[in-house]
Amino acid sequence: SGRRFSMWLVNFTCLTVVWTWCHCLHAGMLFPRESPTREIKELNGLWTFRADFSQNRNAGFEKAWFKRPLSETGPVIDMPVPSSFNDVPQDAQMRDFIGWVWYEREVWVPMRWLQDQSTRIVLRVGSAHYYSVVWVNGVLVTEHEGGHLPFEAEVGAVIRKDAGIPCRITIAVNNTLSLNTLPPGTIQYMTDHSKYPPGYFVQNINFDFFNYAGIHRSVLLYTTPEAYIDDITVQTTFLDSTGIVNYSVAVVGSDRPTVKVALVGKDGRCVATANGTTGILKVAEVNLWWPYLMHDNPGYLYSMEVRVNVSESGDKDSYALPVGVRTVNVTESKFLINSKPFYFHGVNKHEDSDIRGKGFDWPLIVKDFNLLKWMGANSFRTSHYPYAEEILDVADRLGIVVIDECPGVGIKDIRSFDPISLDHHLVVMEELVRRDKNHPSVVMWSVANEPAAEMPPAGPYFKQLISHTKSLDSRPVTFITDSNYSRDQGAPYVDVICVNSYFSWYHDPGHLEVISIQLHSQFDDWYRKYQKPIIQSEYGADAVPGLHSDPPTMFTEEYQKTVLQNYHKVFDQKRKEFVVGELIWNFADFMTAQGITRVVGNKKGMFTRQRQPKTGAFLLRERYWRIANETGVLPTWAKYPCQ
Ligand code: GCB
Repeated sequence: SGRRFSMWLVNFTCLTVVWTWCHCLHAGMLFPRESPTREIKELNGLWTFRADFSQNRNAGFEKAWFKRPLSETGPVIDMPVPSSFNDVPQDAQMRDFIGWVWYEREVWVPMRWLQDQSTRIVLRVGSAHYYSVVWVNGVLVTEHEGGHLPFEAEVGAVIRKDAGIPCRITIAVNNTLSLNTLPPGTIQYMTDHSKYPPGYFVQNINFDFFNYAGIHRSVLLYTTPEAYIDDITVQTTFLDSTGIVNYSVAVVGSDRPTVKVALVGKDGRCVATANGTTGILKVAEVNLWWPYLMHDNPGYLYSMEVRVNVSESGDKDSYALPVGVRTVNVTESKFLINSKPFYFHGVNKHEDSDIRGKGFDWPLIVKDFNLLKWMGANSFRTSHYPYAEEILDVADRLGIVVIDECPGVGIKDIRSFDPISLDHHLVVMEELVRRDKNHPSVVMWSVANEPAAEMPPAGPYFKQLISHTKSLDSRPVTFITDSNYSRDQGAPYVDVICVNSYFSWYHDPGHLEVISIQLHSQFDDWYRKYQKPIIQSEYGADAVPGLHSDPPTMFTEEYQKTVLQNYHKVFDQKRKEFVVGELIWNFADFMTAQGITRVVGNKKGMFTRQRQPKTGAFLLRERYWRIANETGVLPTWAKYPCQ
């Protein structure tokens, strides 16, 4: 396997071998929640860390760093988990490091867990970017390709072999991107030795955010009984005032489990019960799940309590899943939630902040939701990768609507449409749907952002990708396009047309006066061709905070504001027809690769990276609250802030 890993950096075709070996998507990926039968031990904090600076980046595998404490293999440093590693060390080489980095942590596993042989012990990584290999006490337990999505391994047997000593968890993470990864990238070796030292290489990418890497989300151990609830799927609808929850429960470890399901309201009262691995819960006088600013009581969640009894072994397992009852439908010109037209007035985001990069961070997450509420935003897109599950949980509770995007960003090279890429893309959508299918906030899947959709192979690629996603779940599916409406090969397969455009920025820079005509043409062209609802999924302009001008010139706050105003005039006409949403690019400034078009990152945020509002934030706030007010469903508790 040493060869396989060294080849990672040189030749990427070997990846297929790894996938077929490690993917087993029939298993569920329930978010770990404590219950009377399940315990959780978080492994966040300081881990031991070492980057492999060897020429082929393969010393760690050649010398089997996983076999002994990392500190015995060479110099190590402290690294917080969760966090990107890039900005933490005071070291330029680490910020742009490409290759394998090694994390290690020792942990005492509770004696009880070990003694009770029937306790399943699972090691779970919330996400690590990009490719991960995991050992426990030197034994390989799993590998996973792709950042932004969780993976786990059952580790009880391995730990029990060495009970009595702390167990050593080693995770090697490689951030190298290839033509077949998502997102794709290429490694370019610079061979002109008059310009570059021997062996010099760079990572090229086609996406506009910093390729932060490391262990980005929580690592934890959790337990279940031997016979356990492996997965739960709910699909909801309603008929008049009766809510209907179709559920199915997958139990592993027993052929004839007794499954009992109860739906409990916020007041603690049980509103429906059912028995069996599949069934229907009917809720009289249902409280539907409504979006923020569309109802007095948005984000209503029931708790679906699943109990499993296994008579053979006496095992019991229980898990409580938050459930929102709502429907999503798309017509020729409307996006309907609970049969009512829904207009997305929201944002595109990033997981991005100072020092921690893409590392999970509660203060940032809660602050961002508070800013969204302040702005009157009712929705966001997880541009350009799946966000932490905890974020979707909060969105569920607040009624913030989510377009859930996979990491299919920067698919620009024709070779990234080959079967190896497509296979991986299908698996990523399976992983994403498996993880997020039960979130009421998620109303649509986005399979890609701005791919080269005019290339001939894009047609069959998106046809298969979208139909596969539809076979997994009933939600509408889209991808975000910046292609010409008449040449886009993927658009025939989407449910909603999502278009990005940057008139008077990337096109006709400085010419604010062309926005109106170009945006009208954009909408009319797309609608004439497809008769599908349209979302303006990105628009905006960079503004360096504190730069001002009159008349507005590029990079000032006034220019950004005027771009928005000119777009808004057209949105206000078209939302009476078939435009069903507007998502600003971007909620906040964020880090990118260094380049001559980026001033310490992308400055199209309404907020700075530190979450200070620019002029545009106040403009959007006024607008979003006005739109909510106009649709006549502004809740009684909401005070319209911009009279
Ligand atoms: C886009 C991309 C987004 C970029 C943005 C920009 O179209 O989807 O990732 O950051 O434009 O500012 O260039």
